[in-house]
Amino acid sequence: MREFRGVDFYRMDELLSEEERMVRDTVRSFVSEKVVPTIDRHFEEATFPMDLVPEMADLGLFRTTLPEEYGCAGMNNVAYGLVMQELERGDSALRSFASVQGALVMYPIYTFGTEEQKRFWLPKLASGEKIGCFGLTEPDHGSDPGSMITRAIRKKDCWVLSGAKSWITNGSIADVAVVWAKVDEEMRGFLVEAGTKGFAAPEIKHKMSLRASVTSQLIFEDCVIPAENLLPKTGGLKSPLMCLNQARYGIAWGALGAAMACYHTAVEYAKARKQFNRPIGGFQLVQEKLVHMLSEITKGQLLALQLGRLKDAGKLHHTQTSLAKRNNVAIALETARLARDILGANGISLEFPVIRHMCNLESVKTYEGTHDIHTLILGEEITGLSAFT
Ligand code: TGC
Ligand code: FAD
Repeated sequence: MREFRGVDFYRMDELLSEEERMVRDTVRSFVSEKVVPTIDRHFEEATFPMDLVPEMADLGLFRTTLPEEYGCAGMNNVAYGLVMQELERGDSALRSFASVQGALVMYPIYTFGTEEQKRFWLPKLASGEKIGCFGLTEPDHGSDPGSMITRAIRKKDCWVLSGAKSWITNGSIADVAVVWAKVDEEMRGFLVEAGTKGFAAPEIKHKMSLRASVTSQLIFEDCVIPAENLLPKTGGLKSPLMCLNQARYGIAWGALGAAMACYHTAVEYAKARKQFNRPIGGFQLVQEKLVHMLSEITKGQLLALQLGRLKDAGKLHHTQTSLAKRNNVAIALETARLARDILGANGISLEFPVIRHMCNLESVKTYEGTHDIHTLILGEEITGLSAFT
């Protein structure tokens, strides 16, 4: 198959700076050389490619937009988005890993933590020496995290956590968990280190999506953590939602990477596969599907780029992020399904990346706010009327 060169129908490259293109191309090469050749095996065996973490760290993929004084890269949001796009071209599991590390663990420590917490954790997380996870969702509280039942009670010089989290990316391999719990009625964030007595993180097995990602439960049974493990600037549901804005931003870009991989595979396949003595790419119905994919990817790219420019300018509202997450994941899933169709029976084989991306995108549609939750967030933005209350 022809080498992957991205999708650039509208000459989007010309809207990127040299540095942004360089970051994108570096990650693209890494994904082509190191991820693409092995990821189907990890998907099949349901293992996360841990051996890639040091190399991802060396490439600076966890050093994110946070300031250099904490060991981070201070990169702009468009460059960060392009990193997410390229990683997800490899597999949603790699983008998930990086999203959680940067947007859901480093961001809350940076935003809500003490200077001591920042100086201790951020350089270690940025260098990949430590891995983090983010525990918001509970078995009975997914779209409505405000109703969570996990509790933290203050004792003399410690906090005692009780409750459970579910569907937590990286849970079983994390050194530190950012855990959201209620103190009386107010939601607060805590740092819980792996190995703390009363804390367990069993892996969730039998997933048919994001198989190359570790997903876990977090269980807290009278789990005692030091008083200083509270993230002191957290207060209310708004705090975790601020973290979700960062991760949703990365997903809006990442989903395009998965869509591009499927589109590229479908085009190559349609040109090579012959039926009725001619390439199937010459049939009008197949062409219509390819045109639809290209149109939607191109529109998604324009959305993501302007989203990034707004974020870099400090003008981004979280409902704009909702629109991009909702749209780009939906078009990526649609692209994956169309590509699967074009590949016929080969479309269900892991010999091609399409079915893997298609299965992964079912999770991406659900996590970080389901498609319908983002519809309702936008519905409220338009009408001023909340569908939630
Ligand atoms: P609501 O009353 O609307 O809001 C509570 C307070 O928060 C403010 N707010 C936001 N602030 C910042 N960013 C946002 N996106 C915000 N959305 C709302 C709001 O103004 C209010 O502030 P204040 O000052 O008045 O207190 O809250 P609600 O209970 O009605 O629920 C709102 C809703 C449904 C939108 C929210 O709960 C939601 O987004 N639900 C979806 C849950 C979700 O996305 N979970 C994701 C879990 S993490 C994950 O999936 C990681 S996957 C990672 C990977 O592997 O890549
Ligand atoms: P529910 O909230 O039960 O929703 C079920 C259905 O009901 C959905 O279609 C939803 O749209 C619909 N629905 C719910 N409320 C409404 C409404 N008001 N109006 C209309 N329809 C509604 N969470 C974390 O905290 N950290 C993680 O790292 C993390 N990683 C994940 C990794 C994977 C692979 C997956 C699959 C999930 C992960 N999650 C994580 C959890 C994820 O955020 C939740 O699954 C998601 O928020 C949806 O919650 P739920 O699964 O409980 O579905």
